[in-house]
Amino acid sequence: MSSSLKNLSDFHSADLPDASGMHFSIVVSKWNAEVTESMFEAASEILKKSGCSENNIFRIDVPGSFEIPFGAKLALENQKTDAVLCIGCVIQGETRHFDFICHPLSSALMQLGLEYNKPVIFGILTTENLQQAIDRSGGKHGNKGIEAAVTAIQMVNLKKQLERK
Ligand code: DLZ
Repeated sequence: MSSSLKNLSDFHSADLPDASGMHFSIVVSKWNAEVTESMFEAASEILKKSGCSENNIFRIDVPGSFEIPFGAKLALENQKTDAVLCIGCVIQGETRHFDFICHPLSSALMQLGLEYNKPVIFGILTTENLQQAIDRSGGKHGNKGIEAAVTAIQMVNLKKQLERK
């Protein structure tokens, strides 16, 4: 998604469905907080620009990315939630944390979305170093938070459209 050919950070707000009446939960990992805060700010700004009321955006903070699936599950249990945006940043670093966490994290979030029949969005950076994360959270490669918000609105709209038929 974030390649130079297809970068959702470059979206045009006019192309987005109206998000008024939609309810979003945003799960934010506090690990690498300078990166995840910037992604959270960008995501919530897009949701609001698209018509979503600030009261319909519910934030859940978790300590690290390992805790994101549990935070997402709590959010999904709320009937009002139309979609959950998961914001995190896992940096390869010197330990093997990265190897252990990335694949199970994406699998768990995909499973939760299917289990609860609601979009769960993977707004989690998995980078080799901090600079790559900075470049993708408001730097030269856009902001993954924007991409998460755009995707969430599109998926909620898709579900609503199909449910109306
Ligand atoms: C422990 C840890 C490490 C080493 N690295 C990261 C990281 O890069 N990104 C992240 O979101 N979380 C990291 N954590 C914290 C774990 O995800 C988790 O919060 C703790 O192991 C407690 O369960």
